[in-house]
Amino acid sequence: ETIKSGIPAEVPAVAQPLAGEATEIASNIIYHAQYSPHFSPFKFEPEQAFYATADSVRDRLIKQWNDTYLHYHKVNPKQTYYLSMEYLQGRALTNAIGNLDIQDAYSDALKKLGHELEEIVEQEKDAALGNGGLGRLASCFLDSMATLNLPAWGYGLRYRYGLFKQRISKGGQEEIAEDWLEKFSPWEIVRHDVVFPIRFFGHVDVLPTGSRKWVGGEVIQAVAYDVPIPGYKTKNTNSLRLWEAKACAEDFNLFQFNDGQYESAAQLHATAQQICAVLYPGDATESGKLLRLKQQFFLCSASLQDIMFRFRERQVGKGVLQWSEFPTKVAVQLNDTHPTLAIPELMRLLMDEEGLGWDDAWDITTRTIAYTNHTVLPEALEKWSQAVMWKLLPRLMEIIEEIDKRFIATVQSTRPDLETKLSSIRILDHNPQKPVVRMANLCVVSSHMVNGVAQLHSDILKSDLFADYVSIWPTKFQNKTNGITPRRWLRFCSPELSQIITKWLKTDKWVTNLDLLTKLRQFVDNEELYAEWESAKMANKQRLAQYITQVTNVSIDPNTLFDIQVKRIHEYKRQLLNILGTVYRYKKIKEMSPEERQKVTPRTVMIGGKAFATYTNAKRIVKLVNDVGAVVNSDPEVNSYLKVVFVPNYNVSVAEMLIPGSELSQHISTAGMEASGTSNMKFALNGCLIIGTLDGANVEIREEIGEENFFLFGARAEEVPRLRKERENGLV
Ligand code: GPQ
Repeated sequence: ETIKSGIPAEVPAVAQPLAGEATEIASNIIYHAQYSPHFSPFKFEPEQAFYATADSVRDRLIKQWNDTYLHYHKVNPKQTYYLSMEYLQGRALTNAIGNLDIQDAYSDALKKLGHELEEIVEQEKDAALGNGGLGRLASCFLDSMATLNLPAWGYGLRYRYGLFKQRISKGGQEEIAEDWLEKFSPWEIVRHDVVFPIRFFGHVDVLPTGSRKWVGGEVIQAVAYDVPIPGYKTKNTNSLRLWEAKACAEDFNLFQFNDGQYESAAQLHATAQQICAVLYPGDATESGKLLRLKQQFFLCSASLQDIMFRFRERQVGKGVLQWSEFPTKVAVQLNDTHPTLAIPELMRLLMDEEGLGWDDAWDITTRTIAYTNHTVLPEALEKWSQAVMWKLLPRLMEIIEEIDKRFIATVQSTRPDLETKLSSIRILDHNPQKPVVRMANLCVVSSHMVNGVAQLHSDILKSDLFADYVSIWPTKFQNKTNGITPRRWLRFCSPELSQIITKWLKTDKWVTNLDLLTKLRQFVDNEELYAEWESAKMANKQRLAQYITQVTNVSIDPNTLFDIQVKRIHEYKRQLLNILGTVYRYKKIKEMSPEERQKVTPRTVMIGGKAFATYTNAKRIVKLVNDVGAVVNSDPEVNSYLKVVFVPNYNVSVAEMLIPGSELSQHISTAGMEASGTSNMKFALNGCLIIGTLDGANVEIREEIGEENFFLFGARAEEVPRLRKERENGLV
C-alpha cells in the first residue's frame, strides 16, 4: 500500500515478475527500503538503495554468522583471536556479495529496481579504523582466515572518527574529521548482551588471604559491536568484535542534574565517550598519552574478559573448569605492541579473579600469547611512562614489575654472560630522566612466539633488535611474511583481469590459491592473451584517469605510462626521492629538442598518501608534490610527455581504483626500514611492474616474479650503515 501511494514511479511494485533469485532479492531490498527505520520509505535514490541493499545482504550474513557461532560452540576447536588497535576495512558491500557468491543476482535485482550495482556500492563510506599497512593487514587476515574456514575473530575498537579525510589546499594537507558513522553502518550488530566493566585508576587492596584486588577508580562499560566477516564461497562467517565505551545509568547523577550542574552530572559519560572518539589521538600532550593508554587497556581488558567468558561457556558440562586447558583452546595474537597490556591483564584476571597462583598464570599466559613485530625504527617502539601506568593501571604495573624482576633473576642465574646486557633487555627502563616500560621487551619476554613480517625484517630482528633474546630463546623467533587477500585485491577490484585469468586457466580456483597463477606461464607467447590483458588494463586505466581528472581537475591521458607511488607519507619511504627524480625528468624533457621528445614515453606520475597530522616534514613533501605538479602540468612544452598529480585522500577504495590501473609502482624505501610493505604485493598481483629497493617483502616478490621483471636499485640493507657514516663524515 505504501508503495502504491507514496514511492516515486521508478520503484517498481514488488509484484512484477522477476527472474528466480533476483526476484527474491529485489523483494527483500524493497522490504528493507520500506520497513528499516533509517529513511523515509518514499524515496529510493542511490543512498536509500545502498542501505536497503546492505540490509538485505546483512540478513544473509547474520544467518551464516549465527550458524558459525553455534557450530564452533559445539565443536569447541582452538580459536584464534587477533588483537589490533587498527582495522582498515574499507567498503564491505562488494566484498560481502562477492564472498557470498551472489553478485549477479544482486546486480540483476538492482537493475530491475532501476539502479546499477556499480553505482550503489559507491554510496558506502570506507570504514577507516586504521592508519595504513598494519591496519589493512589485519583486515586482509580476517578475510583470509574466514575463507580458510578457521575459527578466528578480530578484536578492535569502534572509533567514532576513523582516519581523517585529507583535503589538499594551497598550503598542502588539511585534515578533516571523517564521520563514517554519520548515518550508521549497516554491517554492525550492537550486542547489548555482551558488556564488560573496565577499570581505570583506583588502587590495589591486599585481602586477608594475601591475594590482591584492584578497586576504586572509574569503571566504564565496554559494549560489543559485531561485524560479520564472511569467507569466500564458504558458510564460515567470523566476527570482528569492536568495543564501544559507555557509562552506566547509575553513573548519571540525577541530583546534580536537577540542580543545574549538567556537566558534572554526566562526567563519567563524557569520559567514556572520549575513549573511542578517535583513532590515534595526538599524543604530544600528557592527556593525549593517557587517553591512548586508556584505549589500549580498554581493548585488551574487554577482549580478554570476553575470550575467558567464551572459554568457560564452551567448557560447561565438561567437568571441572581447567584453566590449564586455556592455551589449547585459545591463541591470542598481538598486532604489534599496541595490545601488549593483554599480557599483564590476562595474568591479573587469572590470579585475582580466578584465584590461580603466579606460576600457573604465567604458564597459561605465555602459552596463549604471541607477538608480531612490524617495525625496527626506534622512534616507533612503544615506551610508556611508568608514572602514568602506575596512576592509570596500578595492578597491571605491579604485575609488570614482577615479570621484570623474575626475568632478571632467571637471566642472572642461567646466563651470567648477559649481565652487561641486562639493562637493555629487561622490561623496565629506570633511567632517571623518564622511567618507562618497554612494551616490545615485555612482549618478547611473555610470548611463546615472536615473528617479523618479511624474511629480511625477521632476519634483522634476530641479528639486531632482539639479538640478545635469541641467545636466550633460540627457537622463539620466526618469520611470517605478510600477505593480502586476493579477493579484494584482484577478484573484486579488477573483474576484467579476473575474467581473463579464469578463462585461460579454465578455473577460478586461483581466487583461493594464487600458486595456480604460475600456470599462466605456458601462455607466455600467446598474442591473444596479450591483447585481452592489454584491453583489461586499458579499461582500468580509463576508469582511473576519469577518477583522477574528477578529483584533481588535471586531464589525464590513459595512453601514458601510469607510474604510481601510494602509501603513508614518511621520510623512510622516500616519496621525496621520487618527486626529485620527477623534477629531474621534467628538466631533461625541457632541454630536449622536439625530435628527442618524440622518443620519450609519455608518463603520468601519481603520488598519494596521508601525512600524520603533526609530522611536519611529511606534510612538506605533500605540498612539494602538489607544487611540482602545478608547474609541470601547466607547462605546454612538457605536459604531453609528463604530468604529475597528487592523488588526494588515499584510502582503501581509492587503492582499489589505482592498483588495477597501474603499470609501474614505486617501493623505494631505504633498505632495512620497511618491515614488509603490502601494497607491493597488490600491484604485482595486478600485473604491474615494480621499481624497488631490496627492502621488506620486495626481496621475496622479486624472487617470485623473476629478476627480469623487477627494476632494482639502491643500496642493500647491510651497506646502509657504512654509506650513512661516510656521508655524515663528508667522505662522499
Ligand atoms: N606498520 Cl609499527 C604500520 O602500518 N603501522 C605501524 O605502526 C607499524 C608498522 C606497517 C609497516 O610499516 C609495513 O612495512 C608493514 O607491511 C605493515 O605494517 C604490516 O606488517
